[in-house]
Amino acid sequence: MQSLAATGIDLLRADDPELHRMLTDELRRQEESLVMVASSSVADPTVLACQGSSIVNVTAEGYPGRRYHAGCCHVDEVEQLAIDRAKELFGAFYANVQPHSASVANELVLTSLLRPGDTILGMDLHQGGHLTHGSPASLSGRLFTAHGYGLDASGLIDYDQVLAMARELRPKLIICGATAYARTVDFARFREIADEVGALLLADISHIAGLVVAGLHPSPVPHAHITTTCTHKQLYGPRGGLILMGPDAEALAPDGRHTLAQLMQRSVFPHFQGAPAVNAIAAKARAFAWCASEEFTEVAKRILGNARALAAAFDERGYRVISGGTDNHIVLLDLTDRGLTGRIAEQALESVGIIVNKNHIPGDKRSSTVTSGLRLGTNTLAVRGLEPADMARCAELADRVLSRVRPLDDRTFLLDEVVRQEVADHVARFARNFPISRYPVTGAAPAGSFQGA
Ligand code: DSN
Repeated sequence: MQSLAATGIDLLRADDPELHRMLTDELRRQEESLVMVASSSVADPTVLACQGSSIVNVTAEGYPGRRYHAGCCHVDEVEQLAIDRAKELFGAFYANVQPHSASVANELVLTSLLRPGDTILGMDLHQGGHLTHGSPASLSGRLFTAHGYGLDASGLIDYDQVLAMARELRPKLIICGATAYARTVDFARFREIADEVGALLLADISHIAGLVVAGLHPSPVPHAHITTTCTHKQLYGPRGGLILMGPDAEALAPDGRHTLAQLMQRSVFPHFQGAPAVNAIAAKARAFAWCASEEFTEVAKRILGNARALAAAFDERGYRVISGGTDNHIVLLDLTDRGLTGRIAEQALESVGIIVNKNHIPGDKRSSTVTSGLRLGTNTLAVRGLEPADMARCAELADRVLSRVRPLDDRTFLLDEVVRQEVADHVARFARNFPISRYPVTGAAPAGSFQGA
């Protein structure tokens, strides 16, 4: 297995130097950047090894023990291992590890539970929700009659509004979970609301799955009928999706003929997907094992501690932190009173190697390509070993740029080249102190350290 991967890299360098150079440059870019995109992550080398293994050659439509192709004996073992580890990790009764992404998982949950035109209620995209929670820009908002709930004046989910909308609209499905919300989600409360109006509850924990696993955020699995997550953000696994269910796995599905678990099995395959990405399933199994380790719990504590320290550091520098702080990995900044758009701030910071993303803030009037806010996250910094004490330096470097940017309009700006270069050099030197792997990419794993597949 090792020689195949090593040979592949050698051959790539020789046969396709252009592509090899691009991939090498990308690794260097990551090593020399402070990546604070909230959905970003760093896949462990053992995850990369699974992704690059020869299991990718196997076509395996179906499920373990029930395949439509021969040659699946090892794939079956790997998929069953991934299922068992996912169930153990989340305390779930059911797990499906085949979805290619959380977006796909959400769309297939919606299309299997609902009929076109049915009413759904999810968090509004502009208030922090996700495209697949009912945005008109996605299938979820086109196929279904979607309504969006939002935040109250203090920037917290307005549960009274959720209840009032649910009572009035009688949705078939309520979706909770967010992509730009820094506070704890009360899954039990959502379930109470869903039960009152006879709706099913879908919880999408793509952004907070690692904190859930580490016990640093309440789990939706006992409450939601169905829980979805991606595996590449806080689980540090491959790009992919996961469907989980708690006790409702055995509940009767809306079709009146199947349990929810049976419906999900059919929905993933054959209704929505064909042959699964078996290399990704192997990598998911690897990631789930690591997420069960004490080492991961320490990383999760740093995710949270770093985010709180980062929010405090920006607050001290006069930035408005939406909702006043954070309970997870996300820090949302309102740039309105600094005279900057999210787009300008994102680009100025990228020019020095600080990678964030522009984001709508509650009540934002600007388009999604401009926005008035920034979303920062600490998944990548935490797994690279940065501590809460390092967050003041991260905020200081960002502020040195943002306080010198001169906007010309909503999209263009001037930044003094001497300042830019000085901060860029500082960021690269600082970032290189924190390898993007748990041990240096070019070196061997230290004796006694965690070793994977
Ligand atoms: N949902 C998008 C985000 O939060 O950035 C991509 O995963």
